Amino acid sequence: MTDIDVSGQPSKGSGPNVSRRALLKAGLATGGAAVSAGALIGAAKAEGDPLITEIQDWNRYLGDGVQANPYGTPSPFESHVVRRDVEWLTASTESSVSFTPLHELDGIITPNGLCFERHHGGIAEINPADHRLMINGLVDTPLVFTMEDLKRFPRENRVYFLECAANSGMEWRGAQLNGCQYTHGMVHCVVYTGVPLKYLLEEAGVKTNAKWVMPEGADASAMTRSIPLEKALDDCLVAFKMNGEALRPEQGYPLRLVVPGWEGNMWIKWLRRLEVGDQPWQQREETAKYTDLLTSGKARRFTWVMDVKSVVTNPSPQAPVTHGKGPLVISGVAWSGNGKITRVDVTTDGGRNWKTARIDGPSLPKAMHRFYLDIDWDGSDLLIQSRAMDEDGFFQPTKDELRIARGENSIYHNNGIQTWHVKTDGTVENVEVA
Ligand SMILES: Nc1nc2c(c(=O)[nH]1)N[C@H]1C(S)=C(S)[C@@H](COP(=O)(O)O)O[C@H]1N2
Ligand SMILES: [Mo]
Repeated sequence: MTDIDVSGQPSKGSGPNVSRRALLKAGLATGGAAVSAGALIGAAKAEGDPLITEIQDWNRYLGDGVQANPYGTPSPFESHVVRRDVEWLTASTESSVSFTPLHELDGIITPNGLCFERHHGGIAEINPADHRLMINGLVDTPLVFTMEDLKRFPRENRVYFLECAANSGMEWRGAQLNGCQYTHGMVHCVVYTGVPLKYLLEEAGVKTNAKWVMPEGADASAMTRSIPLEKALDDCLVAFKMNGEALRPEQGYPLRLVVPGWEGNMWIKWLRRLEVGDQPWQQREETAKYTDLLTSGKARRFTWVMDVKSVVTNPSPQAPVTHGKGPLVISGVAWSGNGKITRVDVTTDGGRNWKTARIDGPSLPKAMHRFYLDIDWDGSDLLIQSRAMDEDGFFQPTKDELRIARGENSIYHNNGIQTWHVKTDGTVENVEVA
C-alpha cells in the first residue's frame, strides 16, 4: 500500500452537524425518506445556529459585478478539485500523466480543466493560424487543410470517453494507490465537435489498396499509431471543440483525433498528418508500448478496444463517509468501448450479494455512464465493488480472472473489479478480496 498525498481533500463544512442518533432519541424521526427508516435528512435545529439566526455577510453586502472574472472559474471553496500526479511514477513531467479527480465529479461529463493529461513530449503550443493537417500516402490527391478549411466540412457532436490503456495498470499485482483518482483517473468524457474523418479521406480519395491510416502529432513526441481504415471510415472524428469550447492545449489544441471506444494512445493530439497505407507502420507505440506481454512470452498486439469497466467514486479513499450511519449515496461511473452500459451491479459485502444500481443521465454508446445505489448504512465495515455489463453482454472480470487469463506482466487493459473497504469510522482503503 503506497500512501498518496490527499491533502487537497475538502474540509468538512461548517454547517450544523446532525447526529441522526440524537434525533432518533429526541423522537424527531419519522422515517419519511425513501431510503431510510431513521431520522429525516436535514432535520437540524435552527435554534442556536447563527447560520440560520444571523444575517451573514454574503447576505448583507453586494457581491462582485459582472465581468469580475471574464473567463469564469470554480468557487475558491472548490480549489481542492484539481488534477493530481504521482511524482515517483515518471522521471519527468513532460512525459508523464496527471489524473482526473473522479471522486469530486458527478454526472457523465468531465469539465475541460479536469480532464487527465498524458503527454510524451510536453504540451505543444500552436497558433491555429499556423496549424496544418496533411493527408498523404495512398490517396488520389494529397491535401493540406488549414483550420479554416476544416470548419467548412459538415461537423458532428458526439459524447465519448477516452481511457488510457494504462489506466489501473499500477493495480495489476495488487492494491496500490489510495484513491480512485489514481487507480482509475486516466479517463475523461466530453462532448466533441469535429468533422468525421471519413469526409476528409473521401475528399483526398482513398486508393483501392488502402487498408490503414497513420495519424501523426505535431508535438515533440510526434506520436504516431496505425489505425485500420475500417475504423477511420466508421466513427472517428477530427475534433476542434470539447464541451463547446476550443480544445484545451493539454488535449491537443487546435486539433485532435477522436477514436471512440479505443485506447487513448490512438487519439493523436495536435494532429498534423494522416498517412494512408496498405499495412500497419509498426510504430513504437504499437510494438514496445501498448502491447500486453503474456506469461508465455508472447504479446497481444493491437488490443484497441477498451473493455467494459466501472468504479465506485464515492465513497472512496479520497472521499470518506463523514456523516455517520444512515442514508448513504454510493455513486460511480461505468463505460465500455463496445457501446452502451446496460447494467451495473454493486455489492457492499465483497461480492456475496449484488444489487442492480440505478443508471441516471444520458446513456450513450462509448460514453461514461453514471450510477447510484442509495443505501441505509448500518455503520459496519463494507467491501464495496461495482461490476458493469455492456450491450455486447460483456461483464467486468475480477482481478484474479484477469491475472489467470493474462499473467502478471501486463500493465495495460486492466478492467478488473475494484474493491474499497469502508471502515466503521467512514475512512476508506484500497483493498483486494480473494
Ligand atoms: N501527439 C500526441 N498525442 C497523444 C499523446 C501524446 O503524447 N502526443 N498521448 C496519447 C496518450 S498515451 C493518451 S492516453 C491520450 C491522452 O489524452 P488526454 O491528454 O487528452 O487525456 O492522448 C494520446 N495522444
Ligand atoms: Mo495512454
